[in-house]
Amino acid sequence: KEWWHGKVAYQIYPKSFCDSNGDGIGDLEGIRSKLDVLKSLGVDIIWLSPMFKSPFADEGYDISDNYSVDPHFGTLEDMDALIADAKARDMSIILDLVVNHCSDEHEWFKKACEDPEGPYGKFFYIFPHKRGTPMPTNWRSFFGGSVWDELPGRDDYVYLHVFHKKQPDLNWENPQLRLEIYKMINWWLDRGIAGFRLDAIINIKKAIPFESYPADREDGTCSVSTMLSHANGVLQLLGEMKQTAFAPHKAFTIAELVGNREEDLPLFIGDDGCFSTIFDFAPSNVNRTREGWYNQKNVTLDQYKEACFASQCKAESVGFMANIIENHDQPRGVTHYLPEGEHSPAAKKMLGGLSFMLRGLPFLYQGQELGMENTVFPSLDVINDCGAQAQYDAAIAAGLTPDEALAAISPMCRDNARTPYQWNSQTNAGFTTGKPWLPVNPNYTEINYAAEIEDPNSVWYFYQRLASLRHSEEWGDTVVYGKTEPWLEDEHGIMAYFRRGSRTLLVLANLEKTSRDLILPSVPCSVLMCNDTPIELSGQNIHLFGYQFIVLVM
Ligand code: TEU
Ligand code: CA
Repeated sequence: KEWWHGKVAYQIYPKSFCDSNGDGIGDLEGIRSKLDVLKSLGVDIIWLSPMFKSPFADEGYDISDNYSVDPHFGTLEDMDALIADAKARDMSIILDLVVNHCSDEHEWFKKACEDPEGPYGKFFYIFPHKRGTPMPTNWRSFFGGSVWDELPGRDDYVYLHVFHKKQPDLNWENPQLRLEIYKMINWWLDRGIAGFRLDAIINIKKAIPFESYPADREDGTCSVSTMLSHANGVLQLLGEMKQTAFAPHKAFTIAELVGNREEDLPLFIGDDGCFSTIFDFAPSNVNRTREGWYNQKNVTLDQYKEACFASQCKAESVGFMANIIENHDQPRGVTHYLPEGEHSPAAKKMLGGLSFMLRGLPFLYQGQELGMENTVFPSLDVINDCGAQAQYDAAIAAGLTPDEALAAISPMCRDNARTPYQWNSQTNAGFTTGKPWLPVNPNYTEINYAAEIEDPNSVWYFYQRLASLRHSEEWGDTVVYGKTEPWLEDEHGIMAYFRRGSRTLLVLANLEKTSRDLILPSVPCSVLMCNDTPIELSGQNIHLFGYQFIVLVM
């Protein structure tokens, strides 16, 4: 048992949470002013997406100085104050560790450009190259285009970037680089943070020597993820990182692993695994295609159920995964998983309840507790997500008209989750007194914190009850450690599972809008939670309204 197992975690996207000084950008003081709100929701662990110095080509995931806070967000003193204030409320702060790459404005990269053959050149993957000749490989970056670009200001070298061209990849084969990273991790841990969320961490290991792979698009390129899937030896690097940096501080680590091999799970999150936990992206990955966002099919709640159960089964004897319905890279969960037109508070609570009651660490993303939804994009120009243009181009290349292409990529666009937090129904949803850096979702007049805090039946209070169940003396142990056992697994339109611990709970949901009658496996003792419509128990029979969610004590 670990200190964090029974906790509730919450992701903050600093740019969009709360703006304290009217410049339209959320900041650390804004976050600090809302700690009591988060505490009252039941949050224990807060993950801050990057707040380090950055040119914001990829919204802070391009760090130009890991030892400082970006002036848009505040100062190191503000960070210290935030850490202290969180601690005083018995909350922990974890930061984003972005070490697969840095910004092209980081001093290491600037020095590498001046002297590609020098010590800092070896911090990156830099190769001599003659302009006009083919690039070293045919890999396509995650944000579109080649992973290779000329070193800024030169025509005789190219460098590798698996993400944006302003995010040069760091060379983890170089021990000097690794020492610099460990030093930085220790520096932050010494400042009092509880740990890190590890960004794109599996990408730090490349398949060496570099070679081209068979094209997966007509333009002759191949997704760089193919190269990453051929890499071996990431565990050695991660083991070293754990021993040198995390273990001595007993730091909590949660990894973003994309494309890991299933058989490696024990090595990642087993008893001696390299991380405390990893996100379960199985539900998020349903129906994802190599062609891109435009080709993404709707995800049904039956598919959601199937993905959750598969992960529960995998993790059960190995460790703890972290469950999410969304994050800053994903569409809003309620829009993504609930059928179109079915976004009632009751249905949103159902989805939240199903995810929250699974075995694992629940990670909320800011606004999820309000039931925030995807936004609308009137045109491509208003989209800020640096990956969107390439997705749009792929849609056009596949023959869609501009209007069709915009409509097709909109549901997956990362800006959906990045619109400002909806605090109230006043101008700019109360997020800022200035001009918000990203437009507010027009539905803020309906969906906002101020309205929900006045309404005991709101989505917000439902999440608060879920959190308190996890913290409760009576139920906590079962909710946290109970075994997950699917019930009626093959039944279309029903998601149900037992949590068997010192008590037995049955989590039960009707995934459709028409009501359902079921016969329970035994007579339940009582209803522990319910979304809205009160439920009458009558022996083993149960009548579920559309999108009803209940937790029964068996
Ligand atoms: O994302 C890593 C990642 O694997 C991405 O390919 C992710 O699947 C994609 O962004 C979804 O469109 C992390 C961060 O979460 C993301 O915000 C960053 O852009 C990325 O790393 C680069 O740092
Ligand atoms: Ca601000």
